[in-house]
Amino acid sequence: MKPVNAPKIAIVLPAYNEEATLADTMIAFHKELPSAALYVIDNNSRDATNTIATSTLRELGCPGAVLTEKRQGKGNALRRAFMEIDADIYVLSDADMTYPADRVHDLIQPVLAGKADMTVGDRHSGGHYAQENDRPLHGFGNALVQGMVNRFFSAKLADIMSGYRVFNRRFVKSYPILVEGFQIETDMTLHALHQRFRIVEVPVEYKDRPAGSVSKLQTLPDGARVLFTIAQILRYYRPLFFFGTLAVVFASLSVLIAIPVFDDWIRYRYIYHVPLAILSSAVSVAAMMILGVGLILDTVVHQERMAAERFLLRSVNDERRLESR
Ligand SMILES: Nc1nc2c(ncn2[C@@H]2O[C@H](COP(=O)(O)OP(=O)(O)O)[C@@H](O)[C@H]2O)c(=O)[nH]1
Ligand SMILES: [Mg+2]
Repeated sequence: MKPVNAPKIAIVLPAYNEEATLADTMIAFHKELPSAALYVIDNNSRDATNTIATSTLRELGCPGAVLTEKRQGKGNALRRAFMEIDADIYVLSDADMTYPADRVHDLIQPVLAGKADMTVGDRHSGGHYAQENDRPLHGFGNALVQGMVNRFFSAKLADIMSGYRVFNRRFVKSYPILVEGFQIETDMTLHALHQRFRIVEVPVEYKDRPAGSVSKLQTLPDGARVLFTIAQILRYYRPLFFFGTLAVVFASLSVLIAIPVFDDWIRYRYIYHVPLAILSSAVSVAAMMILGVGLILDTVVHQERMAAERFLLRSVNDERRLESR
C-alpha cells in the first residue's frame, strides 16, 4: 500500500465586483486552511476585484490562481472552475463575508470521512438567515422552490440555495453545468438529488453583507425566475408529471366542452352543437399527444440516468485502478 497523501483542497471563490470583501474572505479561509489552494473566479468585475485577488494571493503565498471568465454569471464562473481545478476536496463560498470561514472544517469532515459527496452550509436551521436577510419576498420565493424540490425528490433539505458548500472530486467532475447565472445553487442540489449523491447539511451562522457591499441578486427579476425555475425543473426532471398534468387539464377541458354535445344526444338523439363536438375532439387529441410527449421524455430521462450511472461506475473503476498502481 502507498502512504495516504493529505487530500488536496481547493477553495473556490466566485467574485463579481467584490472589492469591499474579497481580501477579507480570502484571508479568513486561508487562516482556516493554510495549505489549501485558493482560486478566485472573476467575471469582468468593474472594480478592483481582480487586482485585489492577485495581490492578496501573492501576500498569502499559498498555491492557487485568479481565473478570469469572460462569460458573465456565477454558473459560467463555476463551470470554468470545476473544469480547470484539480483537487480532492472543493470548498465553495461567496466572496462577501456572509458565510463563516471557521466552520469550513465541519463542512469538510463528512466529505473526507466518505459520508457525503456534498455538504451544504445551511443558513436556515439556525434561524440566522431570517434574522439577517431583509428581503422577505426573496425568502418566500426560495421557500416555494425548496418545498417543491423536497416534495418531488422525497428529500428533507433545509437550504437548497446556500452558496457555502464542500464537494468531493467525484461530484465536481461528474456535474454538467448548463445554467449560467444564479440558478446554479439550486442546480447543484438538483444534480445531487437526481444522481443520488449523498448530501449532508451543516447548520451555519449567516451574516448579512457588511455595509458598502451589495448583493448581485435582484429580487424581482429573480422572483419571476423562481416560477420559471419550478417549471423548468419539472419539465427536465419529472416530465411525466409535467406533461401528465397538462394532459389532464386538456382532457378535462375537452369533457367540459363536450357537455352540450352529450346533452343534445341524450335529449334529442341528435347533435346540434357540431362545432363544439369538433373542438372537443381536437382538444382531447391534443391531450393524448401531450401525454405521449410526457411518456417519451420520461424514457429519455431514464436512459440519461442510466448513462450517468455508467459514467460514475466507470470513473470509480478508473480511480481504483490509479490508486492500486
Ligand atoms: N464570477 C462571478 N461571480 C459572481 C457573479 N455574480 C455573483 N457572483 C459571486 O457569487 C457570490 C454570490 O453572490 P451574492 O451577490 O452574494 O448572492 P447572494 O448571496 O444570494 O446575495 C458572490 O461572491 C458574488 O461575487 C458573476 O456573474 N460572476
Ligand atoms: Mg452572498
